[in-house]
Amino acid sequence: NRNTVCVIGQPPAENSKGGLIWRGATGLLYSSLSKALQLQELLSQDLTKIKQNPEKLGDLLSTLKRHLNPLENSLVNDLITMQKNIDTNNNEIKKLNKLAQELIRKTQNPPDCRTAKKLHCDLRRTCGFGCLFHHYGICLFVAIGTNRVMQVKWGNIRAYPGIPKTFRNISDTCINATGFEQAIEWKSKGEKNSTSEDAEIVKLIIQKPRDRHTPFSPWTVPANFLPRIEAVHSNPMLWWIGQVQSYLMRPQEWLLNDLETCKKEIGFDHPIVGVHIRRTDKISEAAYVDLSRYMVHAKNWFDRYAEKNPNKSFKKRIYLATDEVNVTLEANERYPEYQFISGLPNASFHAAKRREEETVKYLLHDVYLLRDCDYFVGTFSSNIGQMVYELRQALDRDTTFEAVSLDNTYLYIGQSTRYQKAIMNHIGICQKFVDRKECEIDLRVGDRIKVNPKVNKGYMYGGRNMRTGRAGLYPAYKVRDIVTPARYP
Ligand SMILES: Nc1nc2c(ncn2[C@@H]2O[C@H](COP(=O)(O)OP(=O)(O)O)[C@@H](O)[C@H]2O)c(=O)[nH]1
Ligand SMILES: [Mg+2]
Repeated sequence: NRNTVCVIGQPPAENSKGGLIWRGATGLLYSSLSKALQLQELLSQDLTKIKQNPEKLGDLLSTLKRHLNPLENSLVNDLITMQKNIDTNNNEIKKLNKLAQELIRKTQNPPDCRTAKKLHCDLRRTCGFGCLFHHYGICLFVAIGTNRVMQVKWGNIRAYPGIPKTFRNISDTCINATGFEQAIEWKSKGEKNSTSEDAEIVKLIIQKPRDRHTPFSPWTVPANFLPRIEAVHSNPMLWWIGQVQSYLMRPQEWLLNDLETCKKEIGFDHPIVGVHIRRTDKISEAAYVDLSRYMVHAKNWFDRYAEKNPNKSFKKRIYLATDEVNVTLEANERYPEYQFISGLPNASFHAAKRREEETVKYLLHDVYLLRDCDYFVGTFSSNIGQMVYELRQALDRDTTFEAVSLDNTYLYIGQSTRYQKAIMNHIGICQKFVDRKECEIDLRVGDRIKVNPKVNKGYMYGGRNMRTGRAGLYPAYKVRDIVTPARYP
């Protein structure tokens, strides 16, 4: 509620009917600045009160929370509107997505297959579906970068027999994968015994994704696209990953129809928040995240939606995807004010049967329906969560901030190491808590920091300062990602 919060800074003007007028981007800018100041004021005043009345800690914290969330939501709304204004002028992202898909399609569709240069993707490990498709993605980045048709024998992936029926061929003009046996191993220019660019058939062997960092590893951006995409997108690296992954996972016609039918049957409609909760075998790889933590973000999103659409009545719909059936039961019981919908009835049942043909279909229902939600809440420790985030890039807008991960920061298997650069100085402190010690690191403008994706507090990242050698936390707003342009065709 805009009128009742104390206004610091410039208040928006009132029109003759007493309502608020927003003067385009400038008005929004002032209003956001003022909200940021309000947030700061709220925090400092309440913290002072807590200091003076330690016995009222509980009450004061709940007051703080009551004011903080709506104010924050309102600020986020302004920023999203501003961001949209930047791009709606000329649909630049949509145009760039189209150009990117054309570039990829061209590299993968040589006019003469017999003489075309080819890259066989030789994956020598098995893992879950998302994990597999990220490994194949590594090959596609290189194939596009070296202008070679990527070839892969989908039928050989025994763990997921449904794959060949599900996706479109990578190439329409060069389908037969031949010469697997004679293919020499591809080594990039920088490596020892690098492969000649003229070699007709090469293979990229992937045992562990971290074996190899190529000039075309994920997290690079085509140099030709960089100036344009940088101007309209907050994460060009994610954008390019999204383009490549979306190409690799283009559903066949029947699956597209199937998805539409499924949407109708289950009542998939907007507004809708997508939630992905990974349990079962993941428990050994990532920390447990309680349902309530996902729901905080879903609630905030719907609060923002309500603020933007004050006269609209709507259902709070959540598309819930999980590999654990009990999560759905728990959600319905604990959050009756939300309407939870899921893929076809036994999708999570199928999640347990990973070796059956239908499994890929049900999993893709989840992946593509999560992609199409207005907001995504998940965990980036999961390949499936990462994949949804990537595929959302095909939605023709900057979806970077339309998602939240409750554990790791975003990472692509085998991506080149993520570095950030300090844009402000920082003096780190250490704090002792009951069970642990948490240390911040010092930053000097220009320092390079190697990001540790497993440390993510939202407002703080974790990593190692390459100048000092020290590892620890540092404020997210004091750094920028370093972009690596690469010479794609
Ligand atoms: N149907 C369905 N299956 C899932 C879901 N999440 C995980 N799975 C199953 O769990 C597997 C996990 O694959 P993997 O690539 O190893 O992802 P990760 O373990 O989450 O990093 C998938 O291939 C599915 O079989 C989901 O939301 N829906
Ligand atoms: Mg897995």
